[in-house]
Amino acid sequence: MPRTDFDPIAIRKEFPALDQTVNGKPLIYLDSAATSQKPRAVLDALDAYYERDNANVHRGIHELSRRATIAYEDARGRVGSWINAVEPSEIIWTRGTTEAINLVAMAWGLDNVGKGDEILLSVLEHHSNIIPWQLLAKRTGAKLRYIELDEQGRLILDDLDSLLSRRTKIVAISHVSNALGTINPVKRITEAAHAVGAIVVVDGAQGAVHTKVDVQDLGVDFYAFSGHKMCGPTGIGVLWGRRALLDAMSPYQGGGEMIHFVGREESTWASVPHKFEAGTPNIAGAIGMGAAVDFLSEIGMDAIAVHERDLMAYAIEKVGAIPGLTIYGPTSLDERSAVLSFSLGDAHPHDISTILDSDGIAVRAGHHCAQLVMKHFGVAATARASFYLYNTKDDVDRLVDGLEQVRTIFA
Ligand code: C6P
Repeated sequence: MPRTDFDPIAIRKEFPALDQTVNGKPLIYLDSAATSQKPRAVLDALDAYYERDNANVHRGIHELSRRATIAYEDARGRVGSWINAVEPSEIIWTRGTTEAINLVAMAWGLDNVGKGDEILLSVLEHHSNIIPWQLLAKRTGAKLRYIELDEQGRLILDDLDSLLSRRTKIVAISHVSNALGTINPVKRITEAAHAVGAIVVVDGAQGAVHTKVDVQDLGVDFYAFSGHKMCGPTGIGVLWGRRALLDAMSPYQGGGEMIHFVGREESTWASVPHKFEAGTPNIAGAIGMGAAVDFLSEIGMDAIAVHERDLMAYAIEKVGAIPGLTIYGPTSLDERSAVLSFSLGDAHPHDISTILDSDGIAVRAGHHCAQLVMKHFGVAATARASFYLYNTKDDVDRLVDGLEQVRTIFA
């Protein structure tokens, strides 16, 4: 059950790492798109596993192994329900979004994509949703095509029909851009992709974090996301896939626990999801991700979305009013998530970040692993402030003060 009121100040107190000073100033953490902070509930779940239940999963008959296996599989079920998967077996634990996309590219792609086939991406993508497809294209002779961006960093979908054809095998698209915050119309793209028989792979690294995701409603075929961006641990993520597709796919990696029977020359595979989880998995990570889902559900994804929208409206107004500052990305709050990418006059984004850091403010500077986006805007890098449930309007005010200081230095 979601909590009845949304109180970011109280929520913030549940994140131990936010309660510290950096360079003599109270920490203002505005880098959650890179990785979020972790609430006490998640840290406790990790401790509980290591302190009481630590054992390998699906391998032992003893009590600790039983407990660890139950907690690990229970987390799978909770994460599955959270995104409205049809069944827990559709949840494959991975190291994160990157590994999840690579899994689809290799396990589905190598079996289903051939010379002359096409893979449709967008210029908005994170490198994790470009490079795996480039590798696949190189190995199969397939061709990559791109949906272009408009001046606000939104996908230009007017010519989507001409980009898609019976040759298109895969459409791989982000739910939300990490570099600009653009929210993509995934449902619309999916309908068009399915009409030509292509599968749709969604990079949800910045999507599931901020909005309620219902994979059945979205209608996509694969949805990938990372635990560490949604209050969970690093090194754990999810590939959700339609059961029929997962069943038909070859394994991604070989090793322990992904087999049914091993012979000298040939082996047979365990059923989904274990077919894709070779070797000892990140047990603590999965349990921590389950705890993160519980935490976010208790607060309520809708309440988080309302809070972030309010915060973004305030940030765009205040930060956008700084002379010489350019904000990149969609102007409409309906089309953007909790990411504010910007430049300030001639100040290099790395200098902006360094000056803000001296004030205890953490932002990211660079190309954000989205070099095609940077090229589109004709910049090498931007500074990026990204917000989450624990940020407040006071944080925005501190950011504005810090940026005024940057302006003074570079004036
Ligand atoms: N973006 C950022 O600062 P991993 O590293 O596998 O958890 O997630 C990769 C990834 C994929 N897609 C998108 C849209 C992402 O934002 C990220 C991670 C971080 O923006 C680190 S580069």
